[in-house]
Amino acid sequence: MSEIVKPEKKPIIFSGIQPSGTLTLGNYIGALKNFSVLQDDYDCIYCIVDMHAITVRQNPADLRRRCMELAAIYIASGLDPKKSLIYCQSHVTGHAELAWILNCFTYMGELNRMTQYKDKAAKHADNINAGLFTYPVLMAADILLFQTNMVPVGVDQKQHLELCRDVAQRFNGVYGDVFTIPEPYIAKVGSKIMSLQEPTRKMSKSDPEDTFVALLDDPDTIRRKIKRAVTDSDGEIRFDPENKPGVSNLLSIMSALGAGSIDSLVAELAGQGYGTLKTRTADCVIAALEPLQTEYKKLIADKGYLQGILDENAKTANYLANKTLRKVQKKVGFATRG
Ligand code: AQP
Repeated sequence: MSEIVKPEKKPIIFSGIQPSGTLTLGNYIGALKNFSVLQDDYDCIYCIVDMHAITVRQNPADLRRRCMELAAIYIASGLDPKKSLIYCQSHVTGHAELAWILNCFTYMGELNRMTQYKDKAAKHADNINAGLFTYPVLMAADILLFQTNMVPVGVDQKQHLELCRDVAQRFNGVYGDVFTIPEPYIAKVGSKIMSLQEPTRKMSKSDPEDTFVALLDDPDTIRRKIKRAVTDSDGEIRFDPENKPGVSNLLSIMSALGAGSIDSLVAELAGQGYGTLKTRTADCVIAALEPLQTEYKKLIADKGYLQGILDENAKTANYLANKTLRKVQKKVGFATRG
């Protein structure tokens, strides 16, 4: 008699992007670009983290519109909604419910050390709310809810992921193996794309327009922004992030977009001016974004299709999330459900 072979369970990937502004080239290179590559070998869950976005004050109509746009961007970047679960965080109540429980397993001292909190508190001094402080706990809940094995993120999220692992290990230490301990997946090149105007700072979607390339910028705008990118005055094309952050950033962008290794780019461009470096970088960016932009335009015209995907996937995500949540609620001693 032939043995029944069960299909092997694939490891789980979870990641999310905030609909907190126009997505940047940094979001693309550090996160989005890697998402579709992973979807054949992993069970992938890609969330539109609108609950995280309200840690900074948002215009409600803009936030709602951006959630839909992000769904279109996810799919336009190559995610297949039949293979990857794409949904809005606020449609799955388990995120908030688990976050509350994990809040009770996270120390103030740990949250006080988070550099993103310090940066964002400085940026939004008029609204340093508790949500901004406990953001990493919600992020831990997002990840742990799905028994995630790996989290593809930019290097700026590494500290949050380490906290997530610590909290999960602490919880498991008390109640047994409830949570899978997730590993970060951080690309070697491009895990921190820097601002075009202040290349010692991360490129961020909530910064002024001229500091980033937006995923949906047209070719002329991309050329103009990159042409104006801050470099330095010594005129040498060399990779040296500490002393030449602007030039190194452009080299990283090109390399991450598949133009070759940093060393080969430096060799190729040796002796040329920054004008050539910027033209080459703009060419790479325009070529990399063109297919995504074309696909995006088609998708965003069909809101019914996008809404259908979000609704359908939220049902699956709720089902999966509740499996972990019920286990956790039982472990901590919440009242039995009839
Ligand atoms: N500059 C970057 N370089 C590489 N990766 C980046 N990421 C963000 N900026 C860069 C990665 O993109 C994913 C989604 O980020 P997010 O939307 O959750 O929030 P964020 O990290 O706070 O990104 P922003 O653009 O800076 O948003 P705002 O301005 O709203 O705070 C993450 O995997 C992140 O690592």
